[in-house]
Amino acid sequence: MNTGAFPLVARDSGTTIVEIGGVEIGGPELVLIAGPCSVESEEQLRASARAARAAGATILRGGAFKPRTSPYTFQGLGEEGLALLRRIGDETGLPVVTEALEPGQIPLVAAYADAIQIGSRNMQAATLLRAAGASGRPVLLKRGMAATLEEFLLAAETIVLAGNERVVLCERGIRTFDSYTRNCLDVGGIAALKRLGRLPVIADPSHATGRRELVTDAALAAVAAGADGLIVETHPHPTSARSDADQQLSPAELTDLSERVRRVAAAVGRRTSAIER
Ligand SMILES: [Mn+2]
Repeated sequence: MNTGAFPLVARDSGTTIVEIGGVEIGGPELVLIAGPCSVESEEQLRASARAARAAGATILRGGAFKPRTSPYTFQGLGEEGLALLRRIGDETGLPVVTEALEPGQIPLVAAYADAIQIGSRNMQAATLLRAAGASGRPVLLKRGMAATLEEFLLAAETIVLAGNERVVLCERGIRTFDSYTRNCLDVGGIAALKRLGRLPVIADPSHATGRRELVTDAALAAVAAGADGLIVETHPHPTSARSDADQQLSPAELTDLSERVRRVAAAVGRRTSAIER
């Protein structure tokens, strides 16, 4: 690969540590981001956030604008969801990351959230990338489900070129011929992104596997491969979740994930003091 195609994010140009609401991603410490797939209600979000915090997560995730595969499924609470994220994030002391679907939503999302997520379906939406770049907020960029590593890095380059160096890459599984897992976690891709690029890389084992019973094992593989963090879906009652019910972890399962991740992280020389909390 010609890394000269993305000079601003290539490894040659150094190492970037991205700070989200006081939490550093890409430094010596492994970061756990957790929360529900979608914000459904104040009670559901509060229970998710408390479970995340208890398991050692230091950033809260949750969808307010949902890019669903079907237009007939739950589309999210919109601005009401953003306001809940801000309130519960402040209440639990967790900075918040949530997705913006279109350029016009960026100012609204930036007003409520500590970081803006660009989802897999929008990884190559250039106007959205540039708007996120101009937002002044850190950006969590998810890999497109059929994007090559080079296309992924070029999308990140687009954000940095728009004036925002604070980009975190997220490997969330790619589409392959197998349909047993929702996607295929590209573990080799995580290691490659760390070598090719200067940006922090995290993994999303929830969307990569789509199956609750596989999420923790996939998380362990990602950490062993050099991921700087994990973003994991958790819900107080996963089976009744309004989106991604098959892959969200219960609070107890999230705690188990965190404990097992801590041991693998130690084995590969990563600090997890936040996760040990
Ligand atoms: Mn989800």
